[in-house]
Amino acid sequence: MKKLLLLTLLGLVFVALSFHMRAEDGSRLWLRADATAQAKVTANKQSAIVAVAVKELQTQWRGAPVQLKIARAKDTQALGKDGYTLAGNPQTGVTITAAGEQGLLYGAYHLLRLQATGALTENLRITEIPKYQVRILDHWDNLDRSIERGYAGRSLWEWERLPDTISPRYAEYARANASIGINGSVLNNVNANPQILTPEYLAKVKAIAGIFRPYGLKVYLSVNFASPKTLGGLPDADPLNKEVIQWWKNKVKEIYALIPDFGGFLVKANSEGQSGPQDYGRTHADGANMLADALKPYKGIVMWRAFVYSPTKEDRAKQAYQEFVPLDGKFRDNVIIQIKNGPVDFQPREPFSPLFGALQHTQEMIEFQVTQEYLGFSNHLVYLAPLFKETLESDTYANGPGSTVAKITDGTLRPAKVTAIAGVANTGDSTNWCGHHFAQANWYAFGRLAWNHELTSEQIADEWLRMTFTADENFIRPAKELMLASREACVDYMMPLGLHHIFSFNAHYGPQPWGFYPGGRLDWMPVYYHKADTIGVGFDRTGAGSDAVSQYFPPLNEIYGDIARCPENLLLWFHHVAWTYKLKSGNTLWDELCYRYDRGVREARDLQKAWDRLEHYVDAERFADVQSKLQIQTKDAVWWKDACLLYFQTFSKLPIPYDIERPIHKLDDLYRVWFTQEDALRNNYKH
Ligand code: GCW
Repeated sequence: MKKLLLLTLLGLVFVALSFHMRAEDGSRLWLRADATAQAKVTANKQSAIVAVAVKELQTQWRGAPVQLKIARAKDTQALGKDGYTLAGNPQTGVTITAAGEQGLLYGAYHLLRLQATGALTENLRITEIPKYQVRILDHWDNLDRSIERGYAGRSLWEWERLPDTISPRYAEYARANASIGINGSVLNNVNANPQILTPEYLAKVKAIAGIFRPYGLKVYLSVNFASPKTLGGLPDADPLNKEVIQWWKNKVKEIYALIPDFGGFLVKANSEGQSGPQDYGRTHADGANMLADALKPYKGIVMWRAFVYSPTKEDRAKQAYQEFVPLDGKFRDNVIIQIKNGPVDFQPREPFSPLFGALQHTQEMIEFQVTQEYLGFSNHLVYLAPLFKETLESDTYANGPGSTVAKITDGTLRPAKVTAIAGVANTGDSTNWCGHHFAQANWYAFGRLAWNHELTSEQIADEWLRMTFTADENFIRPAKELMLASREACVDYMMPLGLHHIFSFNAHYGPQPWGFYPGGRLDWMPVYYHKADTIGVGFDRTGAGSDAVSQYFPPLNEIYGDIARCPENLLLWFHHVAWTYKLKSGNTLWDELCYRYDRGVREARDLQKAWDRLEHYVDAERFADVQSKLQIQTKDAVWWKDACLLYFQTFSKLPIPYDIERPIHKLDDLYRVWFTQEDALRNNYKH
């Protein structure tokens, strides 16, 4: 009998433990607080959004009663639609005041975050106003549920089952976004399938919008510019054609009849094979304005992408500027130009795009890539807040010193009707949402910076770690250091000193600096970007070269254009530098390149070591997941170093300094490495 009791007890313990383990599969993201509280919460207004705020607090808040208060506009004007104040004392009572119900929701999540991170103080007096009005995730999700540049499984949107079957993950996704202030979601890929605008798909979109609504999350769609032709059967999609204009007006009316709070359109036009107004001899402004006019009566916006380039003789990095600057001032006030952070394409490091600030009379927004297309997919741990902040804090000098990208885009220096910021999502249907547990931090960081770009990378990492893992300081300190070091590590082992786009063709995973693909587009080949020869390496973008430097405001044009003053971390972006050129360290370029790659490998190993030391503080499942990914990352770092150094050595003809680790690969073997995105994600490749 006793034995039976013991066995039962053991069994119970086992079940409890395994339940605990299962629960730590990453599916709860940073929202891991127990929902067993019974807080007293009152609100002076009832609505679906307020109900979410009330429920979140009721079930998680462990302090004194909370009052949610929508105040008169006159008292709360400065707070805008989404701002709020938190006041009171967690022991005696807290009041969250806002002008709008969304503000109450964000205030509720703020209070819960303070609780979860152990940051509650006796005297709460907080005012929060988001820096950008539109804080949006762009999903590159296709209707067949594949995701372009997605590394976390298939799309969350189960198009085939919608609108009848609603996955519980829609609400979980919306809740996660609301908790960090994200208020918009573009559901489909910018390489847009026109089908999304059929009544059949719009009914599905409506169902998703209905789930998102109580979380203050608006739905937007990417549209294919040729839709009136391909879907509507019109002879063309010319934005000045009356029939085309009418087609869009009707379509927009149809959408708003279904989704009254629909956000608007995102458009990739005349870029990488997508159709656009230029097909009809019209400009980007003609195209964007036509859509903007259709959306205007409903307060919808057009996010028109500046990611345009074609395989001409012109430097790819210059093309967006050249196309858009002549159109400055010609866009409607509900159009905002969506510009990637850098002039080429989401590289581990780029200078900021010279378009920021150059459009003086046109609204501009930044587009970041949260999904790690060029940063090791969901295999590598790379915390992106430092990358995001580097661009946001870059001074464009457009309105004199201090004209940071953040201040240009957030309305501080240029009053704007619409301010916005976008991140290309890294979510998918994998259990932990992002493929890598630490990739969740990039979703989190994007949201937090979209709310307040003045937060530091460290603060954000701190919050995220406490909520996602544990508040134990012995864990927090090293884990934070690890996160903060990871981006620079990645730059070092992939592309130090301003090198860029030397990835394997198409998959964009792993090194292929030798990449030259006969018959392919020159501007998709690594050799186009590094231009290595017997003299040196790097892209000459000075006046003697492509003159991309002239697109920057003074004094940046001079600084970037001067090999002696150009920041070394962008040196090979702007200059073709001799192998024997002396850098600030006293090393020649060649030696410095070797040392940087070597440092990258050592940094990757340090990430691994730091994580292994944390085993004690992390549940077994997530610990092992991250550990095995760090093993891949370290192996890949060595591969990057060997591939790049051995290949560039065929030009420099110089020895690899003896004080660094020797290559363990042979270049001929590396030339033969070829694999797909799927292979990379399955760790099914040899190098
Ligand atoms: O970087 C490139 C990607 C494409 C992407 C494109 C874009 C959605 O390789 O996959 O297409 O950028 O941003 O439009």
